[in-house]
Formats: sequence, structure tokens, C-alpha cells
Amino acid sequence: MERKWWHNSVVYQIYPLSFKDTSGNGIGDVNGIIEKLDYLKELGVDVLWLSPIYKTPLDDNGYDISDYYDIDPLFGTLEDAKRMLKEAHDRGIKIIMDLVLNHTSDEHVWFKKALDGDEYYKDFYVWRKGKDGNPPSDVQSIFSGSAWEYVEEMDEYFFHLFSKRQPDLNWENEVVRNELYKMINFWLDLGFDGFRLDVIDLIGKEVDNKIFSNGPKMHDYIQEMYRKCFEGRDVMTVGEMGGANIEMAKLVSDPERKEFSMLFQFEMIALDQVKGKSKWELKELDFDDLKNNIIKWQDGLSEVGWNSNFWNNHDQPRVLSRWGNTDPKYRELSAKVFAGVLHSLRGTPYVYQGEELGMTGYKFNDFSELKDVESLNMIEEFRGYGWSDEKILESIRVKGRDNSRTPMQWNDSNNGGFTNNEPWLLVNPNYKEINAESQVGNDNSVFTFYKKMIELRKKSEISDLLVYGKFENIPTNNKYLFVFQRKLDMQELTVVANFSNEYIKYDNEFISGNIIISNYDEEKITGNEVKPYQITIYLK
Ligand code: TEU
Repeated sequence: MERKWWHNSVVYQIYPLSFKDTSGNGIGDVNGIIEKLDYLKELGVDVLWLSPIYKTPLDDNGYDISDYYDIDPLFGTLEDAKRMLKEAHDRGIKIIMDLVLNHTSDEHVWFKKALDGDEYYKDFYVWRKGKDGNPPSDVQSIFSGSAWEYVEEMDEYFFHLFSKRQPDLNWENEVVRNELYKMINFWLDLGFDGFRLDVIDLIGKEVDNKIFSNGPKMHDYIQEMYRKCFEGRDVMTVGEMGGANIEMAKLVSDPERKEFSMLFQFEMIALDQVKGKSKWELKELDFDDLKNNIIKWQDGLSEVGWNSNFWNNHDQPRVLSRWGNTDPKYRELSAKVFAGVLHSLRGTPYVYQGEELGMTGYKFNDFSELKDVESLNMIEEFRGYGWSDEKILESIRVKGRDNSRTPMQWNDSNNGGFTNNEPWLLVNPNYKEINAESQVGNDNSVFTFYKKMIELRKKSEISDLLVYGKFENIPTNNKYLFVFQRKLDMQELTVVANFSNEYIKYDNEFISGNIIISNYDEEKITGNEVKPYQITIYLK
């Protein structure tokens, strides 16, 4: 397979709102990112993915863009962004931007003109007549309620799969597509290194046929985008494709087909919800399901295609609170298990801000602390289904998106050093114990473990093995024990990871090779058991 720089890169996701505030408005900003580049360099990551910083009324925290060509003043200026890129490049770090192409903000000039009755711009969006005073269909928005919003002056409804302030663009209109391609090229010409493409599997939708993700025209559009934007440029693209299965993943990430470098698929994150129901219907994770899902994807893309591996992002609860252990006795060990597995799988690893510190999710006390439009809308919807407020709050505490969006914990000063003002979303009070300052340079910290795992990926003797080696699962008789190997030529890497707080009987003896990293002291590792939340990696 042809080697690409993004195969052995580690990507770090920044959620700018919550990263570092330098202007004192309680919201993170571009200068804050610049200030922390040395920290990111120390961690060793190669690529930063920034969640959107374009002009936005912040209905969906920036995933509602009102001007694709400018930075929101809350975050800084275009000049700041150019400086950020230069400062990052000077440190050997690349930056990919977030592209939200399925919808705009209702404050985008295109939509405003459409509302003013301009036919040209009206066709930038998806409009239909109602049926006998009702919406055109019963399609529901992902953020609750009908996906159709009535506009009285036009006596028509526009379509929105997310909030009603995020009207869907009409991808069937070639003018729209060309406008978007022009904008993509603008950012590439500035020197940005690629993109994460938000809900890109929705662009081929056919609303009248109720086809949303993976619609018939999707691949044509993605290939057109490739030809008009990415061809001939050495960029990295990661398509967010929530509903992709392995076949779809191969199609979009097979280099021959000229679509994307890789994708995000969401099979794993649906494992702790009731099958076929919304994400709010909680179900405990069965670790066998988790392991089997990882194995399935590792095997599925072993010949063709390229996956992205992640435990966290800005839409998901923090994994430590979700599937790990936040008890102070185990928190760091457990965080290191996730780190070790993430960086040992085949595919590009993604670290979400704060994950490298073992940050945990905040258990919100009541609805008034919440900011996310999805959660706020959901409260009303589920009250309508007869759920009690306690039950709703419990679901939000487990699955709400604000959970992972609380600000970065830089040090033990006020607000974790994130801002010297009122933060836009509360800071997790555990910042006194969990923060960057206490971890950088500390040999045993979660930060240092991430740093070491990232270093391994770059070490010439083992880099190829970690990046391109074949994945092989080694079955165990305990669902919490995950053992797998990576193999390339004569080299062999064995990962032994215990996802539980139990001692597990396991015969380590057959594992050949030397320990290259572990979260337990080498002397304490014995031949016939695996300790609670132990991860040990052997190299032969
Ligand atoms: O998310 C897409 C997506 O899958 C959402 O449905 C989201 O994960 C949802 O919260 C799951 O319950 C992307 C962005 O990552 C997200 O932040 C945006 O809100 C969304 O698209 C709309 O742009």
C-alpha cells in the first residue's frame, strides 16, 4: 500500500471553545491555541483537528456557520488563524479544519437571501410545500422535533436534519456544490493541511424518498469534491460517516477511488444504547461487544481502506467515565489502558483534548448547567414520552455532549487556568487533581504515557510494525481481557490489556519478546496473572 504521512500521524482534536481563553471572554480562542502549541509539541502529536472556528451564532457551538470565509470574533481573526498555522508548521504540526457542508447557519447570507424571496438562493436549500396544513413528511430532526420548519411568508417548509437554525443545503444544486468547493480551496490555498468533514454521509440524501445517509449520489459528490479540491494536493481528509459499515468504509477510504483518506464510523459508540433506539436509551456496555467490534473493524479494513481510531470526541462522553474507571485508585491506570490500545491498533489514532490527562466527564447537577442544543431539545421531547426529569437527567449525565466539552484543565488555579473570566461552560471541579501542569514532566502521569505511546509510533525500529502490521486477535477466556498482536515481517507486538479492576488469571509465559511499555512496574508483572487495569506491550 502506498505510504502516506497521515498513516503514522497522531491527530489531536481541539474543541476551540473549551481549549484556552486568552481574550478573557470565557471562550477559548485562536491565540489560546497558539499559546499551547508547545504543550502539543511536547505531547508529540502531528496533526491538530480544530472543531469549527468560522463565523457562527453558536446555536450548535460553531457547527452552524454564518460565514465560511472568516473566523468568528469570539475566537479571533483570520490573521490570527494564519499565524496559528504558521506557528504550528514551524513546530512540524499540521492543522486540519472542520468542514460543515451539510448545512449552514440560518444567519448565513445565502439563507437570509432565500428568506427574502430570492429564488436563486432559495434553491441553495431544501424547500417543500406542506400537506393539508402539516409538514411535508414525518421526518424527525436528529436534535428533536420535525425536520421541517414552516416559513409563513413563503408558505413552505425548509428541511433541517439538525437544529432549526441549521438549514440543510441543497446538494443537488450544482451552484451550491461549486460554492462549497471554492471555499474549500480557499482554506487549502491558505496552507491548511486537510479537513474533517462533518456528517458528510448525509450529502446524498433524498428527502422525498426518506433516504438520508449514504444516499445514491453520495460517492459521485465526494469524488467530484476530490477532483475539484483535493486532487494533486497532499492533504488529509477524514469523513464523518456515522452510519458506515465496513463495505462503505472501504469504498470511501480506498485510495483508488479518490474519495477520503479515512473515515469516522460510529458502530462502537452505539454499543451502550438499546439497539434500534435513540442514544438516550441506556444499556450497559458488554465488553465482548466492544472487543468484537474492534476486531471486526481491524480485520475488515486490513487489505483495503483506512480507519480512524478514537475513544472520545466533542459529541461523545469521556471514555474514562463511560467505559473506564474514575475511582482515584484506578483512574490513571484505566486511562493508560485506553491510551495503549488506541495507539496499538491499525489506523490513525485521534486524541481528544484532555484525554491525555485522563480527564473525566462532569456529572451535571441540573438542567440549568447545560448548554448543548441537543440536550436542551431532548428534555422537552422526552418529557413528552412520559420520562421523569430524573430519568432524563441521568441519560444526559451519561450521554450528553456537554460532558466532554467542559474546559481544558491546565493547572490548579481558578477555572483550571482555562480563563480568568466566567467560563462559557463550567469547569469540572476536579481540575485541582487533574490538570496538565501536574502531569507534564511527571514520569508516571497519564500525559507521559500518551507521550510514550506516540513516541513508539515514530521510533524507526517499530514504526512500520505499529502503523502497517497485520492485526491478530488472541482469544481469551475473560471478556475484560483484550489480547492482540501486530505482525510485520519477523516482528511481533503483543498487547495485553485488562479493562477491569479484577486480577485475571492469564498465562503470560507464551508471550515472547521484551516489555516495551507497561502501566505497572516491570518487577511487578508476573507470569500468571494480569493486574487490575494493567496494560503491557511486548515486542519480539
Ligand atoms: O455530529 C454528527 C452526529 O453524528 C450527531 O448526530 C451527533 O453525534 C449527535 O450528537 C449524536 O447524538 C456532527 C458534529 O460532530 C456535531 O457536533 C454537530 O452537532 C452535528 O454534526 C451537526 O453539525
